[in-house]
Amino acid sequence: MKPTIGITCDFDWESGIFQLKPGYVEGVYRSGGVPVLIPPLSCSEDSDSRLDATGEIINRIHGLLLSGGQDVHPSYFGEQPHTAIGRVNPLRDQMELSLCLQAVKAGLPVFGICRGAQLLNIALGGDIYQDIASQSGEKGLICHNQPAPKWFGFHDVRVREGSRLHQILGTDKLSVNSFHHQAVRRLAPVLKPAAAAADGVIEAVESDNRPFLIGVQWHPECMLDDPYMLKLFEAFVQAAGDVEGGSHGR
Ligand SMILES: [Mn+2]
Repeated sequence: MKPTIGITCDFDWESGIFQLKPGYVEGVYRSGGVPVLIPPLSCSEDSDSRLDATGEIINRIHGLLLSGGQDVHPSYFGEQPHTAIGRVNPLRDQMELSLCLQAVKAGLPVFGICRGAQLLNIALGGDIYQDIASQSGEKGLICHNQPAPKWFGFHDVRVREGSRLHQILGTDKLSVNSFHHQAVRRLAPVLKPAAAAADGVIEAVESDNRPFLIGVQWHPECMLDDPYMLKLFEAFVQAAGDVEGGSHGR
């Protein structure tokens, strides 16, 4: 069987609609995975039943894709909201942090994109800049919110030699799109930096003792015609295929 990839999606509380941009589904599908959307389940009075649902979902998938979206509430890394914080979605935060932890515990491949990369770092004990421009103290910041089409590689990143990311991509330098005002600050103990922009902003994180645990700050799902971006999805789906095939003990 082909591996099933659970993709987290957004809930727009104003319109009451679950939503996801199609590139995430397309990237998984093009890489031979079976994409299924995971909605953020609403908070119930009985929080145990919600956590059970999360566990049931984890039991049914072979890989978890954490999609992009709003800012994670800073209470999850012990801070109050900064004045420059963007929209926050409490339903997504709770559900995705729980899914992420359980997926890692179960040894599933996890691929975090943009918010997903930040959430991965927070879930595992790291933190983020709530707003790079006002918090990083970096004078030579480059533009991370591109005034250009989403598919356009806007700034370069350096891929760390010896990293899993480097192994997958086979390149030191990558041109990526950029739509973020937050970024990983203190790395979670199990994560290492895998790529950085010229200003030092961490653009990718990974764990090297896991089948596939990678977060990227850019949006590869908007650049699927770029062979490097498709390679990322392919490596993720392949790792999920190993789980499906039973070589990771499931
Ligand atoms: Mn960037």
